[in-house]
Amino acid sequence: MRTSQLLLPTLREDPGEAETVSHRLMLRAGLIRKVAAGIYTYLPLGLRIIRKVEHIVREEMNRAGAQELLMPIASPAELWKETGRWDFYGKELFRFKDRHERDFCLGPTHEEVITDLFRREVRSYRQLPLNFYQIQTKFRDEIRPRFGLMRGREFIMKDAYSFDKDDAGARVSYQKMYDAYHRIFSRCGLNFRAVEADTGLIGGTSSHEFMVLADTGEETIVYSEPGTYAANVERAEVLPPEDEPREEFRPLRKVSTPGCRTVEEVTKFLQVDPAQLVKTLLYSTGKDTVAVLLRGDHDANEIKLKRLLGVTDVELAGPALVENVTGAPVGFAGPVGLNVRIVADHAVKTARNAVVGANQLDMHLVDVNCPRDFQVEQFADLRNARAGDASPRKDGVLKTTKGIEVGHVFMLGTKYSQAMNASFLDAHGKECLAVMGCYGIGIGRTAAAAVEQNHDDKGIVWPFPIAPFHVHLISLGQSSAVTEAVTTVYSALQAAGLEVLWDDRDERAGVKFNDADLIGAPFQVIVGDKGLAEGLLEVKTRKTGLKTKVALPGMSAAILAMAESGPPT
Ligand code: 9G3
Repeated sequence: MRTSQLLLPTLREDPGEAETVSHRLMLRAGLIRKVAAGIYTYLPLGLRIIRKVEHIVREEMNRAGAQELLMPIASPAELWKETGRWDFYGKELFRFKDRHERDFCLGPTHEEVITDLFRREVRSYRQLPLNFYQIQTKFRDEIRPRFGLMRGREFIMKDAYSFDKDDAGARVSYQKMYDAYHRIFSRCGLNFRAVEADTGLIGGTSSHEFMVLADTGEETIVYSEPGTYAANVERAEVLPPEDEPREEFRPLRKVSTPGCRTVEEVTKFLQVDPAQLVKTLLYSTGKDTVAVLLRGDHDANEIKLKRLLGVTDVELAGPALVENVTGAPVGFAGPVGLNVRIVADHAVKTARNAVVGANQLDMHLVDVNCPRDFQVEQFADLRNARAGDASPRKDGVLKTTKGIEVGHVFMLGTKYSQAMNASFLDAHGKECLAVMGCYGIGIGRTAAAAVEQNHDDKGIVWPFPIAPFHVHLISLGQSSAVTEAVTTVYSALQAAGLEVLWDDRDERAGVKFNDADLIGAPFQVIVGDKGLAEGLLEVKTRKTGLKTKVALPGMSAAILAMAESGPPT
């Protein structure tokens, strides 16, 4: 492809709207343009990347035995009412009416539609297992669409749904998808990790997220070293502390802590370690208020709290509720004499002579001990894991890293088949509910994550398998020698199976070099009068910046060899 025949509007300046590397570089490299908040056009070069990711996904889904179909963007409300999700989701579910005043939504995901298809078309256990997938545009009316393709309102997703006759079968289907996802992200040339994840709102029993590792990632991952445990930090279990406290109980005292509300302020003022403080967080569950005790240096995990309390929502109490429950403003809550249910993180059990709020303005209590001074209804794992914690599998110590979620596999069980009565007849003619799994990959997000992971200060450094072009061919000047050579090179590279973007514009060398670095093809081939005088071309590897001189004959083979020997990581 010649740049003169391509809409490739590169930008020299950083667009103000872009907050993340991938958003900024995808705009600057002329891959995408915003149409409305969270809604983008894929320009020709951007679409090539999307298509490459899709192609890898298709091949691996087909290899894993899934069959492709395509469901509609418009979804009738009736199906969503059957599962209760029409009412469960708020404005994120984009609703509209047709000319007959019938309710629809733009499909944010397709569990309902596929389950409806299954119950209409599948009768017998002999037809199982089944796995259907599609690559389709979804719409979720996010409040804060951000970061370009990373969190758009309209986005391309590969979604797959498996149906099995029993749990054992469902586990096999799940494992097949798990393995397929490993192959997909490996083939995309990405550095990734599968981690245990929470099933969240979708329900179901087991799930893994596939995370592209990048410092700029929004998710925190914990993993054991030297072990094999890996989990989303929200999900990671924390073992109760093993060591018993040795200190003697000291008598409780009340101390003045003027204006000190935060853990940092209080511990600095009292000259104690944050681990010596027990903080009291008040949560309302919708039914009641619960006090949650955590060590000062630990973070609450609301997912774990919800699970413990058996509620779907917890909300940190506002100033009015805090004052009502403790009799003091925010910042001075403590467990001593508190008249609500108290639950505590395991680490609080071994805290000795702790600092807590006194439920009184500008006052704290010191040398507080459980159960002498307050009682706890239940101890549980209620905090986020952090680096240095023991692995819950006892296979080393946890480390943390950042990642971007690009894929998610869920074991669903019968949640949807039950709600929609999606059953089949088993060998004895008995009606049974299908056991389901669902599996998603964000296509655009995978491309964006690839950029977050593979870039430098000059631009994108595409992994070879998903690069929009393999070679950026740059001709310098318009001499007849250059024109002749570049035409030959262009054909030779293409004949070798390489995809070539030929910058045939009448532009300065510097402009062409900058654009090539920005767009990020793995190789650049430079044809100029100087080299040609010696019969040589220059090949630059984008990732390393290394330049080598090669003779025209054999150049394609040289590039292919470099692509094979050094796959970008
Ligand atoms: C909705 C809206 C937003 C949603 C959902 C439904 C997330 C919803 C979870 C999933 C799970 C799986 C199939 C592929 C794999 C992932 N946000 N989820 O169900 F109505 Cl507005 O989408 N779906």
